[in-house]
Amino acid sequence: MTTNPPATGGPGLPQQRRLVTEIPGPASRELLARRERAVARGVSNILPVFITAAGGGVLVDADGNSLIDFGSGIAVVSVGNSAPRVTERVREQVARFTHTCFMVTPYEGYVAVCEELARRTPGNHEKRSALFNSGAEAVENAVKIARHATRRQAIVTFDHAYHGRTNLTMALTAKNMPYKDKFGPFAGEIYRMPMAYPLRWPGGPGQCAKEALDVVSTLIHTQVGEDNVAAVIIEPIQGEGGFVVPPDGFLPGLADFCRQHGILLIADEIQTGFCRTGDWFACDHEGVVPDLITTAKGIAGGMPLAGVTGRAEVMDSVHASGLGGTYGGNPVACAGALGAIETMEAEDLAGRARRIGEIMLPRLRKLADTYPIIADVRGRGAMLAIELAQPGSLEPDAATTGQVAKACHAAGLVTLTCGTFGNVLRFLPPLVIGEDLLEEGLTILEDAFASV
Ligand code: PLZ
Repeated sequence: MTTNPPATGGPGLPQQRRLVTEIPGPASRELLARRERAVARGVSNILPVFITAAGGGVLVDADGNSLIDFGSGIAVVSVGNSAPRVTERVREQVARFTHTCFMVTPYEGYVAVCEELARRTPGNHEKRSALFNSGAEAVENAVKIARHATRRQAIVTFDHAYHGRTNLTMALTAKNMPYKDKFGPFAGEIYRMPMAYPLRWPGGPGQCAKEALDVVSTLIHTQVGEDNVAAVIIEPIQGEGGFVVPPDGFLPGLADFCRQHGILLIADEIQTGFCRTGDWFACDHEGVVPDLITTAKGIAGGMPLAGVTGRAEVMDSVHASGLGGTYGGNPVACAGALGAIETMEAEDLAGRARRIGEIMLPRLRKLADTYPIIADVRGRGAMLAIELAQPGSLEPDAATTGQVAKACHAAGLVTLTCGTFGNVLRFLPPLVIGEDLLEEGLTILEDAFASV
């Protein structure tokens, strides 16, 4: 049925776009029909090509098409798919043992990942970490720890926030469709604040940082009470909500406010972390040191792993056995993380992310000069986006956004959308992508705009 799929992926795959059928092709369509009979409808696909191998900057599908990857599996395979140091360590670990449960009998890999987290995350204070399986689970645990440490209950979150799909994290997430609709009731003691969103701030981008800080501190004072707040949780650059980059000064101001009132600042760096934005963590950009930080996605090169890292006294306020889970910090996932972190260091992937930004931003800005429907070009490093709105207004244009994405897909470029209004095209290439592929992907995007 398939056209001899490559036996292995990784960076050795031909780094080229190559379309041999329409997208999706007949082999993928056949699999899709099977999928529809077996897989729940609630779990959807953005681009239904079935992948048989991937590596570097390409995804190869069941029909033998090779697509350019501007999604990295939603900011996960920053080191590239099947990165050699990841596969090597995973293979070695899987041959030794696959699971003991760290809570039963420990192993070194878990400790080594926590040591790396202490070393790489912002701040030189004494830190502790706990490992979990998914981003949502890390966020859940950060909230548990913050409440336990402060003996307070309220959690402050923001408009456009995304923190996951479990019950507590749905409550933290802002957007109703598709994440929350009819899935309530949601967890309590969650308070939502306006986000410092420069493009859409009523007083304009110049006033955004100061005014947003004023509004947030006033609302917390009047509606919640500072000393009821356990933690403020924020993505330093918002992901699913639209790659919203808060203006300089907002995050440091928020950190100051939290410190003044004994409120813990939780940075959700699940999407922004591990070199994606050109620093190890997005908080590094303005020297913000959160009390707790959640990580996942890029941490382990595609293996499911997540972490909560925080001040030792906060983390260790939790009684023995108060945190855990059967699979958290699984040895194979930890091996993957050690391989991924080693790759980021050895290949200077933070530098690669900055270089990707330097290549992409000028071309995206030029595109915005040509097409007035592009209201904003934003992001940092290899976490970039363009927001589409009706020219002359900020009326979100989700329809055109979807058409551009579809045109990219048809031409063999995997790209994603996001945003509260569904009107943001986002670009998250693997940090190891070759510059030729990056340029070719941008050309496809330009052609897509010309065609819609
Ligand atoms: N926090 C900042 O970006 C996951 C979700 C895709 P999990 N984002 C991709 C989808 O539609 O489900 C994410 C995130 C931030 C938390 C999470 C949740 O991480 O590993 O998906 O649970």
